[in-house]
Amino acid sequence: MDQNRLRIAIQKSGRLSSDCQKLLKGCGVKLNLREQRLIAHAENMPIDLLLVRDDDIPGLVMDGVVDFGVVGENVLEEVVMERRSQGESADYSVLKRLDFGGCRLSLAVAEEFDYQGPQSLEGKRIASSYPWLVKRYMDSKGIKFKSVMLNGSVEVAPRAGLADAICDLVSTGATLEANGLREADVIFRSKAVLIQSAATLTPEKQQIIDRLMPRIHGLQLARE
Ligand code: PRT
Ligand code: ZN
Repeated sequence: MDQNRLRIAIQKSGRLSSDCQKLLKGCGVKLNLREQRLIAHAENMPIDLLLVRDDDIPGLVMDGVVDFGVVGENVLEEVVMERRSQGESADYSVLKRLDFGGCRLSLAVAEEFDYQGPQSLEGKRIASSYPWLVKRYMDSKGIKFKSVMLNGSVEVAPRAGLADAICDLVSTGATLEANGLREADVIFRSKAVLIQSAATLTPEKQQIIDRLMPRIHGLQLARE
């Protein structure tokens, strides 16, 4: 890989990918996105895109493998807590909070569950893909619970008897409703963010990002 090309990690396919690609396109970056490629080269600027799972983006930035990344704050915060718990570095800076990928991480319970506040979950099993964010919230309330880690199908856990409650991302609420669940408390509000590695950029790379940032600010303003 050319050391003078700016490296940006974005989600390969998922809820953030089309907005990310639109953002880059809006900045004048001409992409050559062939299917199934890990790396896509911009045609008109010294920029390489790494197309990966969103979960890998914070680590790639924190390990300095890429210079920048676009990821949901939910994933970012979870990875920060996980890495710190393992004594790994978790340094980065947020260059811009973006206007897409908005969602909330919420506790949800079955319709018939008598929820009087998070204290109703004392000693209960909570299924989530975000164990660290759940733990931080429950610790802040002084409530003990049992963590059930699930990377998918979290919303079926109560019905399947795997958990008493869940903590999952919500945007419209349709998924919760379809599964007989009710949003009980919002524990984290998230949007996509553009983050930068803590490593110092070469002057060449700094020049590229200095050219891109005003365009990103302009695009976001135009949509507000
Ligand atoms: O394959 P990869 O690991 O890259 O993707 P992924 O499946 O882990 O993530 P993806 O593409 O689903 O989401 C990427 C990011 O989009 C998340 O980390 C959030 O920051 C953001 N985002 C915004 C959402 C949602 N809205 C969202 N609604 N991510 C997930 N959901 C899911 C939620 O988990 C639930 O299953 O959508 C369902 C709820 O939606 P509603 O509208 O029914 O409430
Ligand atoms: Zn993911």
